[in-house]
Amino acid sequence: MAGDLARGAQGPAPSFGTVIPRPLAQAPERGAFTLGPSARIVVRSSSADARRVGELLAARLRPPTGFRLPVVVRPRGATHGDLVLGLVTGDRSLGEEGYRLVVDATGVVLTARRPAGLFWGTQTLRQLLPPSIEAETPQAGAWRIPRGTIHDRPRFAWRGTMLDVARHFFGVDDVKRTIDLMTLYKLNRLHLHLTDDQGWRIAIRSWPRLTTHGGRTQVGGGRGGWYTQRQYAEIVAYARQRFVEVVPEIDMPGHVNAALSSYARLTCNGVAPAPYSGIEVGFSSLCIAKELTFGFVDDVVREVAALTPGPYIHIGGDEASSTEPGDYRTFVERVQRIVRSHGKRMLGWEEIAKTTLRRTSVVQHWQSRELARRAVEQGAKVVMSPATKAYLDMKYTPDSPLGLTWAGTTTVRDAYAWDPAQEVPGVGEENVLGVEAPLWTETAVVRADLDHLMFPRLLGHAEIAWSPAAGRSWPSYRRRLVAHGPRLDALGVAYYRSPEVPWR
Ligand code: TNX
Repeated sequence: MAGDLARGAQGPAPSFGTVIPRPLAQAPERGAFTLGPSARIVVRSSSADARRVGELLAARLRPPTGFRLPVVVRPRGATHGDLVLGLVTGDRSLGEEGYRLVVDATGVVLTARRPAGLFWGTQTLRQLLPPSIEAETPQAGAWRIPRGTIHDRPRFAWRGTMLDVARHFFGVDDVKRTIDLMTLYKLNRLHLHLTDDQGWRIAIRSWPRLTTHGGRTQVGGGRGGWYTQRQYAEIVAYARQRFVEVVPEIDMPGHVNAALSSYARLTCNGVAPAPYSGIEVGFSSLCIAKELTFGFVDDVVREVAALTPGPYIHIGGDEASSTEPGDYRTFVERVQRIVRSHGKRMLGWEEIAKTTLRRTSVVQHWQSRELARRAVEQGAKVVMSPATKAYLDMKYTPDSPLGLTWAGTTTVRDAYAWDPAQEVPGVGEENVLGVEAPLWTETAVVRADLDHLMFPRLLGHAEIAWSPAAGRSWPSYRRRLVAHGPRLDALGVAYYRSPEVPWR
């Protein structure tokens, strides 16, 4: 009885059935393995990345358990009571990011072909432990892990979210926290919307006023802020250690008021506009007739590319309604060459499909099915961010305290009940790189605002991106979501307790 009461407060006990995203295949068994004080994390590989996964797991488990949990690199030997991580190159069915998790009476064995797979496997392991495993201080716990086998790998390679740090600035710690939370749900792309009319958030050494002037404002007129190149590199490294690729966006040729305000010579008439702190879009444009514009773009892309290990530079390209259509085409096609000259691939919002694209460029769909199809006709791949489902800044209901409504309202169910390969007729599974849920921050000012808009909707997009479409259902998902309430609470996430979900 007391146990039932405790469980009532905590929500349903973690089980194979509560993991989000839902694994590809699972065979639960009766009973559990209990992690004890003398457990070790045994890494059966000489890979430094595999060892790092072991260290990250230890760092998560030590504070709440109070166990020592040494990370030891041992190719062989007994492992009774331990958590074992191993790389097996043979099992092709695991893909690049998959893993196999076996929990029996003697311990836990996690195997993968790549360190990334091990890392995602440790996130599943985390979700099989009680929510108090997320605490930063010692907890009374029986650290039980349910027994059985999970065989898992993602449906899509691109599983992302986007944070708009331009409309309201969010510092390095908020971005790292976002990375921590997204990886718990196996998301692996963090798109940073670094520039917009209201602020320029990454230092560019060859154009310093972009931040010293253009970074000092935001929506509503607050202080704004920006990342030094060192801070940005710190974010990229933190993400990379967690198998997350940062995708930097420099939004052009529209959404550039902060840049124009910083450098009068970038404007066609030579007059710098005032800083902007409203939320209108579509009023600013780079001056396509000036050769200086392309020198500017080359400088910015070169500096950002040098800080970016990932293959993509996002060039924006959206809502350029103050750029004449012919100029838009000239601009995007030239920028595509500039991006390539710095060894990167161009990614842009779907409007770039109006221009001639290379097959290696990628288009992010948000509104126009027609443009998504035009991208595919040109051989480009598509990232799916349909605003009516995937925009984390849409209100949940008309009376939500935060968010916009231009694309409608998006309930937790709406954010779950869609399929990236069914979204645009003519853009099928083979053309879709994956899913990204953007969080625009016109109405999000502080961390709790990000939490409210992102959670729990982001979990739905994570499952859509990872789990096979067959076998996904709202009733099952909703039930599993209940178990994540206490976990998000333990992580200090101010999620929206939607009445659609029977939270405990
Ligand atoms: C449209 S989606 C925009 C952003 C806004 C957002 C607000 C896109 C490519 N552009 O500039 O922040 O709507 O929901």
